[in-house]
Amino acid sequence: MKQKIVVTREVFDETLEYLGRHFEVVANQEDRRHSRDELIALLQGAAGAQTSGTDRIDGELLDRCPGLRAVCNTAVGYNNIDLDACTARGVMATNTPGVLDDSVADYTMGLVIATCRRIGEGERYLRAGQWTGTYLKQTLGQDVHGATLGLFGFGRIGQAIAKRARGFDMNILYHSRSRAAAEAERPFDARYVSKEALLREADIVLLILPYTPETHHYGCVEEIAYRKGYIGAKELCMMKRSAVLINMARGGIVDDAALIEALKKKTIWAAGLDVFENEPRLNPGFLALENAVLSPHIASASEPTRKAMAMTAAKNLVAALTGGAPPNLLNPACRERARA
Ligand code: 8YV
Repeated sequence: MKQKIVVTREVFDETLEYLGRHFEVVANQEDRRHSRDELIALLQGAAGAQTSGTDRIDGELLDRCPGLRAVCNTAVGYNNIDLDACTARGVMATNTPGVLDDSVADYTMGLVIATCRRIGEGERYLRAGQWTGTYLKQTLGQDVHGATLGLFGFGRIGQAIAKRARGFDMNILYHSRSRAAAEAERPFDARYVSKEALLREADIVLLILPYTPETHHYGCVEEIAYRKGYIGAKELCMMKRSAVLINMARGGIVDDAALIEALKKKTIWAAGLDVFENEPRLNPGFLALENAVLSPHIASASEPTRKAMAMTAAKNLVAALTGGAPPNLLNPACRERARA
């Protein structure tokens, strides 16, 4: 008899077709957002779940779903999964590293340019019929080429961004918990600096904390709580008045209320944000700000990349439940406690 698995949100037909060859699949192609109790009810009797980054998987849920042996996230980040709770209960957890790096880096460059050169603002002005002529001081922005880019995080995605930034003749600074190897820095002439130096020197401060297997603890629930306000009022004050802040990592790393204040008072010049605290219910203070470029967490959303993410998660699930080694296992220690 095939094992039952649950795919918590809509995926591509090809993903379902692949999973169907191995499992009895409970899908959600109408893409309903299940309440927690609905999700738990759905997971009864399931051996595995292909989850989305918005499903909270914690100890309580795992205790109420004793059959669950694998949780495979359709995202590289996994702050929605309590990894320690999974490990303690012998539940395998996986993510989707690698397949989204270039798409996220492409989108990041778009957001950087849109923020520095006020693309959204210009379009709103044009659509509102306000464009009556061209004049010298119209919609003046900050230059992207030649700017100093400060990356918080220098993992795979950070390096993919640095590669593109070099094409714009940018100088690259970075800060992460430990310095990267010289071979990783060299192609971009990237300079490792303290958090304070980065905030003071960068024209573009860009958050892309690493979500590599080596640094996966960045993404766990506790670490995110610890990092809440990593960029708060104090840090924003250290930035240049002409600087922009770009957040491609996770909401909660930036104190959004403090950011709104800084943008209102123009103590920093602008922000480009793909992620927010409490998304999708972002702080409404952002909506009135012309100097905030707002994006609904879609940096990875190209069709080929989202297909690759869904298939990567599905392959992890098949490997996990058929005795193979899931390629992106986040918690190898769970094996010692594996559920029967
Ligand atoms: C996803 C992301 O779009 O992979 C991640 O960690 O943040 C994005 O690629 C998002 O998590 C949707 O599930």
